[in-house]
Amino acid sequence: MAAPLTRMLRVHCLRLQIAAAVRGQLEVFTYDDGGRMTTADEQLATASRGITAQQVSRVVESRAAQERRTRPLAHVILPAYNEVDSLAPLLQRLGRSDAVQLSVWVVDDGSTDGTGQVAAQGAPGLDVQVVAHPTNLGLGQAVESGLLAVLQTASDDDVVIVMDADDTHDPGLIEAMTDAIVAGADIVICSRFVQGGDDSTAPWFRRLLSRMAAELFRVTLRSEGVNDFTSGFRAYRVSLLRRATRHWGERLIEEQGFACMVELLLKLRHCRPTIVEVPLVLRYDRKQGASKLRLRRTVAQYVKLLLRDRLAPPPYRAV
Ligand SMILES: Nc1nc2c(ncn2[C@@H]2O[C@H](COP(=O)(O)OP(=O)(O)O)[C@@H](O)[C@H]2O)c(=O)[nH]1
Ligand SMILES: [Mg+2]
Repeated sequence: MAAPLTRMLRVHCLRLQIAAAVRGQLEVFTYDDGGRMTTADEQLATASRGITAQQVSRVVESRAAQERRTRPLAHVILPAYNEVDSLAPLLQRLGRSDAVQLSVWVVDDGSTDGTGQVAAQGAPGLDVQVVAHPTNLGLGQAVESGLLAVLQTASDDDVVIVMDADDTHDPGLIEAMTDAIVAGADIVICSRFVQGGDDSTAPWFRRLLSRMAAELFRVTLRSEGVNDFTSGFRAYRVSLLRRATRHWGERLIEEQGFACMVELLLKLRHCRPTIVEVPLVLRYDRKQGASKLRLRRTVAQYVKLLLRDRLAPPPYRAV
C-alpha cells in the first residue's frame, strides 16, 4: 500500500514542478515569430538600473549557456515523409532554440520531394544526421530506425525526443521536457488535453479522433498520468528505451502506421515508467501539406492494438 502512495506523491510533486517551470518560462520569456528571445527582465533591468540592454542580454546569454551545459543532450528524432516545405523552417527553429544541446536525426522515409536534401543541408549551428530509407516503410519503421540509431551512441541519462517533421510542434517545449526528465520523469508527453493545451487549429475530425482515442485508451488502460495517448511529441529517458529494447528487440515497434506511438507507450508501461504531461499548443496552422494520417486505417489499428494488448499476456515480470 505504501509504495503506490509514495509513487503517487512523487508523480504529483513532479507535475507541480513542471507546471511551475512552464509558467515561469512563459512569464519571463516571450518569443517573437522569428524565434528571437526578448525578456521582461531585460526591459525592467534596463529601465530601472540604467544598464545597457547589451549588458543584460550578455548576462541572460551566459546564464542560458550555463543551463544548457548542465542539461543532458537531447536527441531529436524527426520521422519525415515528403516534408520538404516544413522541414527547412523546423530545422531553422531547432537551430535557434539554444536552451538545450540538441542532436537531430531526420529519418527520411523514402521521400520523393527533396526532403533528404533539405535534411542533409541542415541549419546553422545544428548537428543534423540523416537516416535514409530507400523506400517508404511507414511511420512505425521510421521511428524505430531513429530510436535504434540514437541508442547506438546515446548515454543512459540523455533524452530522446520524437516530434513531427511538419513544423506543427514547437521546439520551445524541449526545454521543459528535458527538465522534467532531469526531475525524475521517464516519459514526457506533450499533451493537448491538459490545462494550457490546445488543438483548435486542427480539423474537427482529427480533434474528434484524438479525443475518442484518448477516451478509449484512458478507460481501458487506466494509465496513470496519461491524457493524450496519440500525441506524436514525446520525450523518453534513454535508459528506459534501452531496457525496453533489450526485452522486445526488433518487436518494440510492430505497427507500421500512426498507431506506433500508442504501441510504444503500451509496451513501455510494462517498465513502470513515471509519465508526466506538459501542455501542447498544436500549431496545425503552420502545416504546409495534407496530413498523412489515413483515418479509417488508423482507427482499425487502434482497435486491433487494444485487443492485442488485452489478450496477449504481459511480460512475466517487469521489464
Ligand atoms: N517516416 C515516415 N514518416 C511519416 C510517414 N507518414 C507520416 N510521417 C511523418 O509522421 C509525422 C506525422 O504525420 P503528419 O502528416 O504530421 O500527421 P498529423 O500531424 O497527425 O496530421 C510527420 O512528421 C510525417 O512526415 C511515413 O510513411 N514515413
Ligand atoms: Mg503532424
